[in-house]
Formats: sequence, structure tokens, C-alpha cells
Amino acid sequence: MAAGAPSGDLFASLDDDGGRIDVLAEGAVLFRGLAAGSAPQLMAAIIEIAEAAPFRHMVTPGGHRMSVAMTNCGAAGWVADQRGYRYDARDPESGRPWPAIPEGFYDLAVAVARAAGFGGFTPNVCLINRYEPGARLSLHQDIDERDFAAPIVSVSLGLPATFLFGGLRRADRARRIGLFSGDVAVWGGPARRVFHGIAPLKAGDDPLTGPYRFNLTLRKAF
Ligand code: MD3
Ligand code: FE
Repeated sequence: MAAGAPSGDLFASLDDDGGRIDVLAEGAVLFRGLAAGSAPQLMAAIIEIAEAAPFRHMVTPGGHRMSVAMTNCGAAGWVADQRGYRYDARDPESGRPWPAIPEGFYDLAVAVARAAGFGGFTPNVCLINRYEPGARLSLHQDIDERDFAAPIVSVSLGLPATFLFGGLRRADRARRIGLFSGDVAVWGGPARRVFHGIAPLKAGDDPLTGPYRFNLTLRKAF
């Protein structure tokens, strides 16, 4: 499966299991439903992480409470506070290190990155987002990581969402792409720096996650 598609092109192909693979842009590859079978185990691991490091609504340096609740696992965690955005080896709420990345998260991310053309991915952090109805993530770039050569791997669980896939400039028109439980995506190469976001979550009742959508992003932060 080649990750390189003509820029702006959208086409589909079949992987070995008959799952659909969408190449959204050069370096951006979406594996539809790839993690659907392991969603219950992934969700159980999220609940265990949240027992040690509970979901919280961080406050941005501008003083805005984020509508998305977040926690982390791994060698560091992404945090926002009045001082700025950064990766911190400790959970500021507890002063303790973040829980370890579960083996299942790590192995999935490494395998999917390789399938998208990014062999040798060694993620060391995982940001976990929890969306309730109305929660959204406005257009942003992920630029707090040190290594932009490494991709980011994302896993969607629970309620569906509309992903906003923009361009390299904030003003570039964003495409709207549905993300569903079990979808796994790799964002590397030129796609690593695009502006992206999530439209306000619509209310629903998912058999696995109830009123929520969860999203994992495995990253090489440093
Ligand atoms: C494209 N999360 O945590 S995942 C984030 O669904 C974030 O919670 C969204 O954006 C969510 O930063 C989107 C898909 C995603 C993640 C990181 C990317 C797409 C990306 C980084 C660069 C380009
Ligand atoms: Fe992001």
C-alpha cells in the first residue's frame, strides 16, 4: 500500500482483510475499521489509565477551558495551562509519572505506521481525548513534538465524529471526513503539519462508550 497519492486526491483500495484504506493526501492514510475488533480491549485499557490519571478539561494559555477532556499515557503527557503547551513527564494533577503505554496501543501504532510506509516508528507518548456532545477541537497544528519526521497514529473509538482536514495554512478550506469507531489513521510526511480539527460532537449512545467518543494519538514527542 503506497502512502503517496496526488495531493488533494481521494481514492480507496482494499487491504488483505478487505478493509477499506483511504489515502486522504500524501502521508495521510486512513484504515477504516481496522481496530473495531479490538475496541473493547482498547476501551478497557483507557478506563484503567483514567483510574490512575483521570480525564480533565485543561485550560489553554488564553484562559479557555477545553471542551475535550484529556489524559495521557507514556513517558510524558501533553499538558496545557496558563504557562503554555508542553510535554511533561509528570501528571500535574498528581505529581506522578503518567501510566505506561499499554502494549496493545504500541503494537497497533507501530504496525499501522509501517503499513502506511513509516517503518521504525517508536512512539513514546499517547494523548487520549474524550468528547462529550458539543465538544470540539478547533483547527490546529500538532507542533509541540520535537521530531516531525515521525508520524502520528490516531485511533477513533465510540461515537462518530466529523474530522476537519485542512491544509498547511489555517485559512485553507478544510475537508470534512467522517471518523467511526475502530478507524485508525496515520498522519506523516507532508500531512504531519496540516491544520486539522473535530466538529462539535453530535449526541448519541454507543454500545461500547455510551455518550462519548475517545481518540488515541500515539506520538514520538522527543
Ligand atoms: C493530522 N485529535 O489530539 S485525531 C489531537 O480526533 C487531535 O481527537 C483529533 O487532533 C481527535 O491533536 C484528531 C487525527 C489527527 C491527529 C493528529 C494529526 C490528525 C492529524 C496531526 C497532524 C495532522
Ligand atoms: Fe491534533
